[in-house]
Amino acid sequence: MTEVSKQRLLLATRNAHKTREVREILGADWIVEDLSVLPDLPEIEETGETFEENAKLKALAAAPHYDGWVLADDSGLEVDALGGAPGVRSARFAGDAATMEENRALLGEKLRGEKNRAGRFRCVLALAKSGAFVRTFSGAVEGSIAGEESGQGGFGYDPLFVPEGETRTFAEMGPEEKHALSHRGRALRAAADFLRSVS
Ligand code: ITT
Repeated sequence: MTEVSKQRLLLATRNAHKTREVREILGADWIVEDLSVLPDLPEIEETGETFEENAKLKALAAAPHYDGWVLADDSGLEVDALGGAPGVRSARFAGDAATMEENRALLGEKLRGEKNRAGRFRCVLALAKSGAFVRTFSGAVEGSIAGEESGQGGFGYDPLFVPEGETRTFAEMGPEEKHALSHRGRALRAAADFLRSVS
């Protein structure tokens, strides 16, 4: 009986860390699939200049191929001393084929000696259904960029990001602690409220 009440959604991502986090945040009511169920879908070019544009591009590329809700996550880290970089280029900061180790190393290098360490993670989720765009949801978390990496949890820039009011990085927190504060947790809780209201 419980299975019957579960809803399905496609997260239009190839980043397995995002899929894991979305499953953790939505919990047992949702069956979350990702682009591994659409292996023939071509690579989605992220040509937008904002998180909103890229999230919409990803949702609309996948939506015609999936029967049900499609959600795409575009996210990244904005650093004030770098004029908002890496921003929409967070995954490709040190180059198109860069690893996250290289991206974090470049961020550390660019901020060496910099006093203004302020920044924020942003997440925009674009929702689509039956091939059509529905709406977006946004979340942000303010914080600062640490001088060195700490922690093994999370992914991406988490070992360098200390949320406001905390002394530990996201990578030093458990998943529930991170999701209670994070950009993705905030945006996704708003999306889940909306989906419950229309289902
Ligand atoms: P998809 O486009 O397939 O979803 P992606 O990793 O390319 O995967 P983005 O273009 O949205 O996704 O890039 C987001 C990058 O921002 C991600 O690769 C991380 O480097 C960083 N990022 C986003 N959310 C993060 C988080 O919660 N913790 C740490 N880093 C994060």
